[in-house]
Amino acid sequence: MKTVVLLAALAVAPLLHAQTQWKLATGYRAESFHTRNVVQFAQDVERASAGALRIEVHPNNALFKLGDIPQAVQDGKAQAGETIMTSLVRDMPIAGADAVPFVVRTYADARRMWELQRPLIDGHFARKGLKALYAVPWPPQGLFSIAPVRSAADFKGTRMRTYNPATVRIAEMLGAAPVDVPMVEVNTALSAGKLDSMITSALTGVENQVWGQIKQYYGINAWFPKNIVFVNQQAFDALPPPVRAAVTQAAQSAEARGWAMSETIADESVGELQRKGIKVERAPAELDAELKRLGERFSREWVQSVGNEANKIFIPYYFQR
Ligand code: PCA
Repeated sequence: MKTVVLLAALAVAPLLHAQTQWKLATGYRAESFHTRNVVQFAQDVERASAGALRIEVHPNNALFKLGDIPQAVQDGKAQAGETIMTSLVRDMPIAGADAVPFVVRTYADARRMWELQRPLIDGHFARKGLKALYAVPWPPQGLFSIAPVRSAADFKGTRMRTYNPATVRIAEMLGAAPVDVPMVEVNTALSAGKLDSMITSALTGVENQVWGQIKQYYGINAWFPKNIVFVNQQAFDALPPPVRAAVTQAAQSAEARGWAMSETIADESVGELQRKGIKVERAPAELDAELKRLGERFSREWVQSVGNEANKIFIPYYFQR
């Protein structure tokens, strides 16, 4: 009996030895659909690689804060990570293409935008020693407010929650004070009376149970920001070729699955806000026109500041349908 056990242990020893463990850090909650998708991705990789690569997912800013994750992965402190692409704009202005208001209005548009954006993102990532695996959009960004708003003037002197440089610029354009609040702390900030409005997805409103304070949701579909999942290139290159193939393939499936999840959750979340007593409406005409003008100004500023790479996306995006 002893011999049998010993022989069995010897047989699996090489496999155990070959096992690689990766840490994947994300700033979003374990229950969020992005995180559930990442966990499924990790399981797919483990299965397809017959256990040769195990990816441990660390949600909720626990390992590194959302904004610090790219640097941590670059430095090899975690092998993989997820962040919101628009948080990368300081080093990579083109990562902000998906937060330019009123350019992408549907999931089909978001898909075209990602196809144009991806080669540029891949190039920037490569220069940092990172490799993009896949990206998945958040549901469209709507406007939440603690009170009805009729025009842009209603935002003057109020406090608007922000989560990236684009939302900060929008708050400024509206004359509101930007208040940076991580997604996982929105409920606390609202309950403490620190916010009057915010632009984010209906889903983020649901996950933060904003109905205690928020009375209005305007479905303005302002943009579709994407989360991006990436790895340290060296960690990837260190994998045996079949394991690398397993990662790439699982990433492709995760992207397809994530986009479908996002679209389903978008509608469900708006319904849930309504059931919880939030008034779901279109933006009033005056506000709508003002927001469109604001979006045009934002786009002009953005294209001017980003330069050539912005044209590489926007020219085909608008002219080669
Ligand atoms: N939720 C995240 C980013 C975009 C979204 O819909 C947030 O509010 O921080």
